[in-house]
Amino acid sequence: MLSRMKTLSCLQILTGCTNTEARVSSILKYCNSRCLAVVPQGGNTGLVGGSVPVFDEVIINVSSMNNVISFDKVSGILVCEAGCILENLISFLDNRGFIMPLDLGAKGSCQIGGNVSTNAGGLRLLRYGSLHGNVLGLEAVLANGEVLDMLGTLRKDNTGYDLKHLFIGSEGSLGIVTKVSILTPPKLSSVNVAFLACKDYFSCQKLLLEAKRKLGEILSAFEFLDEQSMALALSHLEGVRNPLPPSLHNFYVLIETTGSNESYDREKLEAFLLSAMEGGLISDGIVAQDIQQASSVWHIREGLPEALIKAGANYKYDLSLPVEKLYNLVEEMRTRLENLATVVAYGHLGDGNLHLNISAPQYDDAILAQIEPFVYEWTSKNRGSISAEHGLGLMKANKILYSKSPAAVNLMASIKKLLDPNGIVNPYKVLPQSMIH
Ligand code: FAD
Ligand code: 2HG
Ligand code: ZN
Repeated sequence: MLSRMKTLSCLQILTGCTNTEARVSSILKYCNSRCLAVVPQGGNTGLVGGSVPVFDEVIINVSSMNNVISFDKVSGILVCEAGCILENLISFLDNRGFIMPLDLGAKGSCQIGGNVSTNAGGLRLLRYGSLHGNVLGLEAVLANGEVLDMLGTLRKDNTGYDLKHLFIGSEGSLGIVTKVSILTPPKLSSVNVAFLACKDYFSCQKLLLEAKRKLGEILSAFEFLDEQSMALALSHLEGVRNPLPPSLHNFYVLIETTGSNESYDREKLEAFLLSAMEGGLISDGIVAQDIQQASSVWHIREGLPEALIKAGANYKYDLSLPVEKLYNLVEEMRTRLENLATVVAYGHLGDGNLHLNISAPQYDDAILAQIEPFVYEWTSKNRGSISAEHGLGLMKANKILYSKSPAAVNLMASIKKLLDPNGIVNPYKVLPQSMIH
């Protein structure tokens, strides 16, 4: 009876409101006053369990807040509500000659609020940088229902602490993001995609260095996958074929260039590819001849998370590591696991971000014991990050000390306590429970 009454009074509060952040505010006020926990949820595409309730938390999904509020064609600044789906924003901007500074395989479902809350990286970070740079402002609702208006649209604003950064990447643990202001780059007319084969990891590394030197300002993506990833894509993704003639390639690299001058860009790319071929860095390769070929090449890379799901059980690790050491971990993992599981490696090599996935027919404690804590210790010893772009969510909250000092985590816990004293917003996520006093 008690909980029914609570629900009713919440509904009464909601019907009195018209604007959406006020609705979110009312819900949070209500929940906070009764110590009811809430989980902010966007498109639910996160890979660490951040948007999923653990017990009986109330899910707050802002998907109906999906309006573009304004777009300034001169500055490229887009202001929108947090529930806008990334792909819809991409189309909105495309019609106006702009692009989003981020792109990821989950674009059809993920929301900009979720992207900001996870500080999503993705396929374009190499060129446009992280959301800490591109998000100019946001609006967030705190646990007590207070609406924090930080929805600036200025590129430069050094007035006091830049509080928006607390909400970028804090995975909904400090409040609910309701609006976002983001700087969007102009759409450039000339896009080229090359799909290349390398005989070893050392060649991939050298190719990256050469690409940065020789392609410079037009380089917009540098992704890699190993032969195990390619095998997985070929067996589990519909209609996928290897665009390179069948032969034993150990590694594949996808390079994208984006610029404003078709012939200049093409010439630059061809000169780079020729010198890479002559220097023995690449053993084969193609340059996509049209949009269809470019998107089918992208599909191989972007489809890998889906291929892994289809392949069975999957242990996922999203690591930042020094590029020169990154593949040593993969090889050591293969030695440890022998025939127990397939080790698959791909990722955003241009950003030093390895997606290490261990695929097996089913989950097995013997496999897990070979992977953890080894993978975290290895990453920590090499001064890497145990979460490059996916966040910590529920699954990795207890691993934060592998990448952050106790003093830093204690300060994070104090900030959490200050903004959410009752601990109602996304509990059990991001920080270890033992460190939240
Ligand atoms: P959700 O999954 O719903 O939530 C993620 C976290 O953000 C949760 O902790 C949730 O509580 C919080 N949250 C969501 N909305 C809000 C809000 N409005 N206010 C406050 N907190 C909120 N990630 C990358 O970084 N790079 C990639 O390349 C990439 N590729 C992917 C490819 C695939 C196929 C898939 C399935 C996932 C991929 N991801 C990638 C992970 C995921 O898509 C991103 O993290 C995405 O940004 C999550 O957005 P979402 O709206 O789905 O958020
Ligand atoms: C990607 O880059 C995503 O495709 C998912 O970040 C990575 O599946 C993964 O491990
Ligand atoms: Zn990724």
